[in-house]
Amino acid sequence: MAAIEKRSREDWQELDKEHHLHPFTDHKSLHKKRSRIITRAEGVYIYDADGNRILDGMSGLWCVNAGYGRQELIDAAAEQMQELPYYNNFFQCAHPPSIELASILKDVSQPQFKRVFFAGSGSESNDTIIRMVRTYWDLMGQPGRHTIISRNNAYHGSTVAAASLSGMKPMHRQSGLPIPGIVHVDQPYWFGSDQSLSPEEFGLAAARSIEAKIKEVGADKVAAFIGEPIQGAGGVIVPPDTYWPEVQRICDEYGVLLISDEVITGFGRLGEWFGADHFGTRPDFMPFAKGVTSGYLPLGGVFVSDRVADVLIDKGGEFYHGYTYSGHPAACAVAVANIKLIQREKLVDRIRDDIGPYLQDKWQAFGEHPLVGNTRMVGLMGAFEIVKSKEPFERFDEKQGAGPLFRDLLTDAGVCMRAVGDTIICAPPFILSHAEADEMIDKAWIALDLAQKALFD
Ligand code: PXG
Repeated sequence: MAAIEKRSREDWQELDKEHHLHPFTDHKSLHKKRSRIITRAEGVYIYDADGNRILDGMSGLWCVNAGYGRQELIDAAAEQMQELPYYNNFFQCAHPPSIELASILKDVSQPQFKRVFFAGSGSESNDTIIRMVRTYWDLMGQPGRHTIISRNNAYHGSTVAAASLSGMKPMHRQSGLPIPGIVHVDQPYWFGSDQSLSPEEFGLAAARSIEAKIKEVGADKVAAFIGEPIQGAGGVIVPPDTYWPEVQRICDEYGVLLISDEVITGFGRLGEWFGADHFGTRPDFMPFAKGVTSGYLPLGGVFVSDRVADVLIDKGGEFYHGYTYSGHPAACAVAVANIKLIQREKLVDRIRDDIGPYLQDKWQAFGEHPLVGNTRMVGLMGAFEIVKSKEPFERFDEKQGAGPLFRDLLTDAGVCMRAVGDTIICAPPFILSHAEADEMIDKAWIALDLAQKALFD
């Protein structure tokens, strides 16, 4: 018997309104219009309770990279649940799925990574890193090195510690964050700057703000720097090419640990296995989640470099940290199946050589639309910004809601993208065909024209 009842859309909406508190949601405004109820999905399409088919240009929430309905991922979960649905990795135990996954992850990551610590989400992974980073410096005889540098508008998760690493002011305001020992510098957002510098100069300057912060805090107090290779939730902020090499130089010079948050960029999104591979950095930690299982089951984790892991193992004694679901067997089995699927279907190469360039070309052409001020896309991770006027440059007043208006028109046309203010972001599944890419682009052009009419007529 199916666990979930069959109900009408209206019944689902009513129950949802009465009993369900949603993440990142203004409930008062949601209750006025009710939730869209998504009931099933196949390939790159999701279906709502009214039977509307919507092309999922966000891969769920940046995670369903292999697409929906992949039988081998479903089978991996079901078979593992029959064999061993749960056991922990505490108390000197382990099980085949967590061990197999840990060893496979080594094969797809940079050579400094031989070991992995599992968590249940990206937020938990970043909490883990804060504990490991500080423990590492204590063990190295530098207990003063506890400060972590992050960036404004970064997103590293929603737990108290991960929200503190995040650089989102409204999140911080709501609960007295950040916790002590976390400081922020500016993001490398050239289009959002006064553009007095070239992108290359701006990238260097943004990286050097980290160096300035290290000097301000004191090099003997800075433990680590954390950054998303491309900021995702903040609006797909693609740094100038000069940025990451300079960040690496600074981290090397001051001995600061480098954390590359790969929760969105990991497992192929940029046409390389990890964002660090794309930008040429050599991080000490890489948190991951989302795409490791293509979102089929929750799983997160942290790649820990030998520099850190060797010290934790040799000198650390017990590390007092772990989660009930660290290395959940079913989630790990799905992750193993998912990584094998990505390898067998050569999806990372496909993004780099085929669908990536195909979509990027068409995406760039949005820049010709009068409403679009800037376009950017790396691999299958892109954004464009809706502006009121290009010459002279002017943005819409936030109250006009130009971004959400476009997003709603696009959803009505049958394509899902996300609006971060007036920045429209897109991260479709890796299996997106050329025809599906065309459908997404054609519908976005139509929605842009409709948005322009609505905003100016
Ligand atoms: N790091 C990064 C870079 C993320 O994007 C997390 C950590 C936290 O992962 P968990 O699994 O704890 O959610 C994320 C999550 C959005 C959106 O609106 C993005 C995320 C989560 C929810 C919404 O784009 N990213």
